[in-house]
Amino acid sequence: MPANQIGALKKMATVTSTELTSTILTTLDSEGIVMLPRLISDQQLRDMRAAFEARLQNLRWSDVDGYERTELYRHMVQDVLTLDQGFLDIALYPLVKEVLNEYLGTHYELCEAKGWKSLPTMRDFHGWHGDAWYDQTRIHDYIPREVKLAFYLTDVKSGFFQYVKGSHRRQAPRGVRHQELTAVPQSQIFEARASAGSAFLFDTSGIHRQSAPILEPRLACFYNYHDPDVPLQKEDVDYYRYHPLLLNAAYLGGLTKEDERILGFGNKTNYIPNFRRQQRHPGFQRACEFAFDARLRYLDFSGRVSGKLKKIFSGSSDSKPRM
Ligand SMILES: O=C(O)CCC(=O)C(=O)O
Ligand SMILES: [Fe+2]
Repeated sequence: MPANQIGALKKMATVTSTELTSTILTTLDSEGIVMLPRLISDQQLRDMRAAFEARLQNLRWSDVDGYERTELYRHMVQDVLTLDQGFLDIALYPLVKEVLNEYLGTHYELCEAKGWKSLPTMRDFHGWHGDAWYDQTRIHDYIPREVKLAFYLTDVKSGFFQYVKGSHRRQAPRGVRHQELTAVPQSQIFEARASAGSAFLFDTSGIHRQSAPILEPRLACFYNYHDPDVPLQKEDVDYYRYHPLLLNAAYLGGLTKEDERILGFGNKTNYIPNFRRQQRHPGFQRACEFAFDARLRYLDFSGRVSGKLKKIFSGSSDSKPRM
């Protein structure tokens, strides 16, 4: 974490909550990114990490939940709000809400809450970008605001998040080529090298990436807050990316009306009934289903045969003379 932000966080320990909110807001406004003070206890962090790692044990398959895989270097964990109370608590942390209320206005919702394990690689597989999310064919004259809350579940020394300070709200979000940034001095690049449990907020229109190389697996989650009434870009509608949040009833005690609004209770704006995602590997999936069906048939058949054999053997033991 940059030294100036560590200093600011230390000072925060002694200021009131209003001062803290306004310091964070000022930095978010001017730099587009800001570290937050610690939001959760060590025990909560352990619980969150254990729940997250449980999802990383295997690919989602049949009745076994797990991670999703659509690319080489990341194992995606969807809908983290269902995993542990801590994931919901940070989404609705009072300081986070206060900052977002000022930065986004009071019509925003949490529109996505997911995380992933980034796998070690030397490749810069993601690249510099601003997050494209809204329909740029319909919105040209302003940049709708979107903020992400990032949360590290592991210590991050490599493959950390990088952000070009002050690059937010300048251009409609898009991919950015390396050559476009050659004039940017190193001092203008924020690097989130930070320990497990660290959190930061960033305006997603600013230029950012996960840095390369990634030398050890990184577990992190990213929460996406924006106005749900802003029309979404076509590819995200087709993918049903910003589906209404999936929640776990066990964690929803004590919500305020504002919390319910942020979680999108009762809002069907981006809900798509009977959604079916386009298959990316239909032939491969059919082959897997065929092989699995064959396995179930084999298990069913061998189960029936062994049941019959057991009956025969237990029948023959009945005929043994009783002692
Ligand atoms: O994985 C990272 O550090 C970058 C994530 C990112 O670009 C995003 O969440 O918008
Ligand atoms: Fe991004």
